Amino acid sequence: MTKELTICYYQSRENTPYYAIQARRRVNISHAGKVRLYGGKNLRKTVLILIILLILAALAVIIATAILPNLTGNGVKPVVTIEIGGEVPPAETFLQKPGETAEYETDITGLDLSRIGDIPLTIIYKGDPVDVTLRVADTTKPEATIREQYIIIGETLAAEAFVIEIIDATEVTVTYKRAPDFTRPGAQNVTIILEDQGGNKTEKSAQLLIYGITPMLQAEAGTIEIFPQHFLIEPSGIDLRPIPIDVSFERGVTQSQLASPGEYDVTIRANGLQFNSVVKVADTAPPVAMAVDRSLWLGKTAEPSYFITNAYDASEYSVRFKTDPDFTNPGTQVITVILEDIWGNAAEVTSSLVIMEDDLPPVINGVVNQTIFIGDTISYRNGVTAVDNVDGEVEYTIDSSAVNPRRVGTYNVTYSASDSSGNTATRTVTLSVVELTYDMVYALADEVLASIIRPDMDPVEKVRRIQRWVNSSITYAGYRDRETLRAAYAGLRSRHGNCFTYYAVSEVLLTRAGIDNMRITRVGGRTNHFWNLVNVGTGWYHYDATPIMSTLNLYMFTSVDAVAYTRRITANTIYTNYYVYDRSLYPPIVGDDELYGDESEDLVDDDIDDGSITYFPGN
Ligand SMILES: [Ca+2]
Ligand SMILES: [Ca+2]
Ligand SMILES: [Ca+2]
Repeated sequence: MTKELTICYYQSRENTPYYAIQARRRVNISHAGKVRLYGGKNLRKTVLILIILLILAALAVIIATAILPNLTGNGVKPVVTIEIGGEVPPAETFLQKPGETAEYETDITGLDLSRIGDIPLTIIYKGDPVDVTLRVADTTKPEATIREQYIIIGETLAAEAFVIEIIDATEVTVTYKRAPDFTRPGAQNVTIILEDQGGNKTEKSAQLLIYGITPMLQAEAGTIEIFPQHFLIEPSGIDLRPIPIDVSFERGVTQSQLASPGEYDVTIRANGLQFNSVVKVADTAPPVAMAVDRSLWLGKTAEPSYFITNAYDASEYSVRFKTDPDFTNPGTQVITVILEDIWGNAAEVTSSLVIMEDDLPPVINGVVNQTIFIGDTISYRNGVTAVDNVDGEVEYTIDSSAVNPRRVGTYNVTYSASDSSGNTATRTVTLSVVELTYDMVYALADEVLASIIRPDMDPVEKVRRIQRWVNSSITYAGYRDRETLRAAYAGLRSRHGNCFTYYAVSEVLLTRAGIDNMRITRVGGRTNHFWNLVNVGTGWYHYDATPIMSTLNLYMFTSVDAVAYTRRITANTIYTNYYVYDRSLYPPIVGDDELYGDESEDLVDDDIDDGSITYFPGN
């Protein structure tokens, strides 16, 4: 028997020594009647059953301990679970029955309840210390605020980026449930998983919006500017301003490139990534222009551009009539102008044209009835113009065939002017030719004399006053007439003239004042000069009313004075022979004796016509 048992022991000890020992003990117990039971094969079977029974027993103990702890033992719950971050519960929490009291033996101040784990505590219950466990657990799911995310294609994003604020007592990990497809532009739903230290999970939905970059951007020629944002392909349904992508040109397009059709490479930087794209500039827009309604006089024509304004196109363009206007047809017509750019884009601009007939003749201005003296030059055109409402200033004709300027009478003069439309205007005025008589001139002269002299005056005073009046009243100006009566009349009427006028007016006034006088004329000078000789009964003296710079008494001066003045002015100025004259034509003048004695030699010889030589005795 013993030998068998020993064998049993040794056979079993290798794998299950414990159960083998137990088996031996039991064998010993039942040694009296059932020894045979443990022989060989039967022994092993029995041990196996025992083992199973023991396992079942152990499991029962474990289950009892886990599920029914509170129902067993001493009325104390061995474990109490609280949420992390909470407070230590009252010691009674560990008791089975309500109404009983307990207290902590462990010092619970300063316990860290912010970490998951078991905290061993001791309570006093019914006077005895009992060890219990306070279990700190995280059973609350994490919470978080989720936001959308915008990226450019090629970027990636961690799941954390979608989470703004996590609320949980423990640390939370954020992961994608499934990684987004970052290579696909557009909108994607992503699921974010939040997991706390207690293993509690929360799933959140978020939107991932992936912008793309267009490989080619079309631009109309003449576009002022293209911005890098234009190259972004926005995720469907998204139109955000400002765009949540940091985008700029690394290489853009110039304005001149935008003006001329073609393809231009650009490089765009978006969120730090570089993208190549192309701007394709095309002119697809027709020219634009504003219509201008016009009116034209019949017979006038105009270019197509006359009917438009503010025309524009990015490219060169032409302008033409859709149908040529009929400029010969009075009334209103529709004008259609076609503007076409070099790319074939065309636009039509419609305006109107009114063709007006001109039925107004020119207006002839400045024609007046005239009176002239026989021999006067007739000025038909002085101050006369013809102006037409359409043609502006036009030519005019004068029919003066009826006029005989050498015969006293009144004649018709007709002016005619026509415009380009054939409207003609005529105006007829009269030209009176009259004879200038001494009476007419003397009437003017007497009027002057009445205001400057009295009949009872000394003749010398009369001469002096006449000279002073002519000298100061007549303004020096050009005058061509060499006829004394006409020059005097003109001088008295107009108060201006040249030295012939001064002479002639003086002659008429002196004559009417009863002073003997005659004309005297320069010879040998570069210019002509005329002055007077006067005789008040004391011999002939020079008299000159033409203004000169001299201290002479110009109303009566002698030949000696005349020679002295001539010498002086010849030396200092361009004048030569100022008072040189043909002595043979005039009576002796006061001073001649002193100059010439009884010489009979004529001052004027063959050389005098030269004008450059001054002839004076002893010179
Ligand atoms: Ca939690
Ligand atoms: Ca165009
Ligand atoms: Ca007209």
